[in-house]
Amino acid sequence: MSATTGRSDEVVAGAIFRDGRLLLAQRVGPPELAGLWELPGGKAEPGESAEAALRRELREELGVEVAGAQRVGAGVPLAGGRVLRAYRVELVSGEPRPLEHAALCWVDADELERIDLVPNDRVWLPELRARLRD
Ligand code: 9L3
Ligand code: MG
Repeated sequence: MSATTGRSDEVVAGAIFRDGRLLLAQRVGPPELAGLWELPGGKAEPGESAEAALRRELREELGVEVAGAQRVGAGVPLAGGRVLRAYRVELVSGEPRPLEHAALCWVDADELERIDLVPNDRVWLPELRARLRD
């Protein structure tokens, strides 16, 4: 993909907060990431905005409708030239279910410190923790 196609090189990850807790999802694969926890999301399609990618991915993975896309923390370069970015999104409707993950959980600030996050997502810990301690 050329450098000018921009956002289609993005992997989006959604941070959903509710009642002082953050939603995390447990990956089923690839083997090196299976069992680790992440902000749910995935690859944007060509020409798709981050907000639209978040709506689609979180509908597919959690069965919920979300809105908004407020950047959280730094972008993380991935192998293959993609960039992983986290966004805060608002839960509009539905109760999250693990449609493509092993499990879901809602963590508070202390639990977030102790849970085994995928290595990439650890860069957002300061911002996520700050938001949970607000
Ligand atoms: N990834 C890392 N942290 C995340 C997400 C949603 C994704 N919070 C990485 C894992 C994969 C790649 O991005 O290498 C694509 O994600 P997916 O389509 O496998 O969810
Ligand atoms: Mg995914």
